Amino acid sequence: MALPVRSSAQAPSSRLQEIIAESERIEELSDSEGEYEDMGTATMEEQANIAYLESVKMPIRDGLETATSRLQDETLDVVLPFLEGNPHDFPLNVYGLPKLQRKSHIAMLEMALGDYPAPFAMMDASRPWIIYWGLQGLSALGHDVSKYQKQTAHTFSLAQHPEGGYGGGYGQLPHLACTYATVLSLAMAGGEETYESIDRKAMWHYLGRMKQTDGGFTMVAGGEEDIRGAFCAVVILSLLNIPLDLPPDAPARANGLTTFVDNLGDWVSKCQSWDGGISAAPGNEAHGAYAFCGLGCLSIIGPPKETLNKYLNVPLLIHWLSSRQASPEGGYNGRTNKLVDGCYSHWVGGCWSLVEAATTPGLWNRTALARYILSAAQDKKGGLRDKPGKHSDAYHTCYNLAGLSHAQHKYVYDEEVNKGLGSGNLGAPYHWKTEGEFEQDDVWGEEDVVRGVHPVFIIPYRAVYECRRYFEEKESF
Ligand code: FPP
Ligand code: K
Ligand code: ZN
Repeated sequence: MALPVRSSAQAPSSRLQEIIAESERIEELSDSEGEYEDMGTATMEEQANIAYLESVKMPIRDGLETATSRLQDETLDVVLPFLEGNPHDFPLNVYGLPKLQRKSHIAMLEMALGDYPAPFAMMDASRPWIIYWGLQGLSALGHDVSKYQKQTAHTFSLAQHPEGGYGGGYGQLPHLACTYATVLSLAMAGGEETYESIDRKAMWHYLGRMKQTDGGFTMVAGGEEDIRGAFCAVVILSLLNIPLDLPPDAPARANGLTTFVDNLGDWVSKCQSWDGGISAAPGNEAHGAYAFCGLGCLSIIGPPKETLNKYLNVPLLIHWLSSRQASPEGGYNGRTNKLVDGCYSHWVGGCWSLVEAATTPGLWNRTALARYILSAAQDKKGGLRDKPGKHSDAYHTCYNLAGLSHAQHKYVYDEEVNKGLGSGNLGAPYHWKTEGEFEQDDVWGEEDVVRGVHPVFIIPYRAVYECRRYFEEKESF
């Protein structure tokens, strides 16, 4: 139970020192009385939370003070009060942690799906993302999104480019990120009319133009080739059950490629960096968001147990992913020496669901993540956020909730699931299921549990399976 000894040169923030002093006081109390009976004015919840903070490892530090170390100290100053107490005065669950504020998060996301004032015109290219984050966030909260079905189909029918793919809105050039968010949103909206609004043949040609000879995909014609492209492309190909053969007009055909998956696994493999993480493109710095894209791509081109082990150094990846979990904050950062941020609850937290399917469960600290999300990432005004002091937004709401779902549910890859589905192209991701809730206590109560999400597509299972089934049953384009 003893805390690591540190010299004054290694002193953490004053807030942390207070916490350490407090936890040493508790330790003395518990040594003398065997119980946390006499804690002065501390409530039961505070006692439990302080005991938790005392039990986690304190950050590893060296004596060098830099802009980075100062920012990290400032971050602890803003986060720790939320782990220790309840500055927003949220109602608490049985474990003394803020309950999931379902109602206010739903209200916030419904606002995000509504109209915007004129200055938001600059967000126009992100429209498909906003719709995706809103619909997925609401679904995770158990909210019925069927009332958005017609609107969603209509909005995207205008954003579809005549030569395939989707832009941010009418008249915009197609972009692979917009197209990805569109296809996920349309799958969530569901229904024959919605599915039929997608010009799959034009999409086939569009994706053919993005495919590169080295195996990857560009995000946009003549634009950057990165791992988002590799992931987005296979998500679309798989969900819409588009043929794996490259269209005759695909430029990569001139260099001998014949299918969308040619050289793809090897290209993703080259994105694994020296430290075990995954980067946007070969040679770049590893980042959690790109790690999820890489793992998602590999989990679509085959069963994760096969593809992750074939194309990645998995032990090194696990080391890198583990190093992303901040302590004592409990949430994740996106890259080495950077700050905890609620959106990485998914980008990194979600990597675990895929990695554990390829290796073994139990590799990460789920409860510490859930603790960060419930205690520090919920905004008083509704929605979830990067960290205390930041405003909530649909992006952080969606991905904090997805992260909570990765912490709470056991995601299992099992070929026996949906045997009748996914027998054709890129069919691996149709064999996932959620096998009960993760067995643990001390952090979330029953009312704090979010819905399971499909761990590769990050939309509800039903949306994934119905969409793929619809396009498997179609004879041709
Ligand atoms: C760094 O931002 C963030 C990135 C370099 C990548 C972000 C990409 C995504 C979140 C999603 C990509 C996925 C798809 C499917 C398109 P930063 O420097 O502001 O943040 P940091 O300090 O936390 O690294
Ligand atoms: K960030
Ligand atoms: Zn973020």
